[in-house]
Amino acid sequence: MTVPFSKFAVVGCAAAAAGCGGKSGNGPANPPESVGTPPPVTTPPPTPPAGPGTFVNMTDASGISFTVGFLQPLPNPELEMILPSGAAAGDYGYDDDDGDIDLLIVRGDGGPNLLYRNTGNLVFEEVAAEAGVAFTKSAVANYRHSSPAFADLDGDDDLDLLLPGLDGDPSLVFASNGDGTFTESAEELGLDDAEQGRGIVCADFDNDGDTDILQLHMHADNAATLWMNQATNNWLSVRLRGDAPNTQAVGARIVATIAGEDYLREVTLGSNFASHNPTDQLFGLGAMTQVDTLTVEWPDGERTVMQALAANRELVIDHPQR
Ligand SMILES: [Ca+2]
Ligand SMILES: [Ca+2]
Ligand SMILES: [Ca+2]
Ligand SMILES: [Ca+2]
Repeated sequence: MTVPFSKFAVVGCAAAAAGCGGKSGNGPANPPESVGTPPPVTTPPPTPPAGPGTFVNMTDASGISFTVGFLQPLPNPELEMILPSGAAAGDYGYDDDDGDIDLLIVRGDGGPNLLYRNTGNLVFEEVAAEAGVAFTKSAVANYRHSSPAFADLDGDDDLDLLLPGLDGDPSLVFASNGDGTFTESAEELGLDDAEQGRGIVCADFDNDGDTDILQLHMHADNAATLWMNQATNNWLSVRLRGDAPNTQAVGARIVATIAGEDYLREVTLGSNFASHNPTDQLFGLGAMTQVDTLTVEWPDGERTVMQALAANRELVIDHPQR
């Protein structure tokens, strides 16, 4: 189901360059296509060694392995390893939001986007075609996008996906249908940009409860576009104040329960390619007027639980020991 979207509006460009915020003028969209599926993981992943500062390579065991031989071959197989153009992490939901952080990887010209659904226990399943995001509008190449970001663009609390285009190909916006699938909606949202996208910041710049977008470009005459969201949804903004030195509570998980559904936001830094979103977390509530329960899981294991929070305000929550 496609939800009714509010239009975005361009309010700022570094220069009035042709094509800034305009229609793409590109060729017709290509339908989603199937991508290769990695072999099922039949052995349990290894147990990481104990102790801080130690790592173990989980790539193959996790199912996130997409280099040569996984997708259709390229003339120069080495290209497939150097073309990935960014990844986005977020709990996009699958039937329902399951509390596991999923991954979207764009691969430049190396093949379709990859959506890795986190099945738990560090095992991922590639589901881009089923979810509707193995998709391109490119008229000049296969898949030309960069700097993907998860953000709730239409204020219904489900995370949507924004993929800026490269080399004149239009941006893609995958609006969540709330059931683990997406509908490409760039034109409906007014976000059918056709710039040389590099870097995205998704933030509520004017503090009116909707997510605006700063998109950076690799163009000397048009360095950035600021897209202001015209949505009218209810919302709740949450700012965490952690113990020093982690005063922004990086690593905290915030779960908002709204009408029986759980929505997860994880506080991160460096969320997007060459840029990042603020640590404040914005929950779009659609027409709902309250968050029934808000649960904060702090990085040190402490929990804060709040009930019956009225919409349309910014909450500042301190760590229990602060
Ligand atoms: Ca998930
Ligand atoms: Ca959404
Ligand atoms: Ca806003
Ligand atoms: Ca707005």
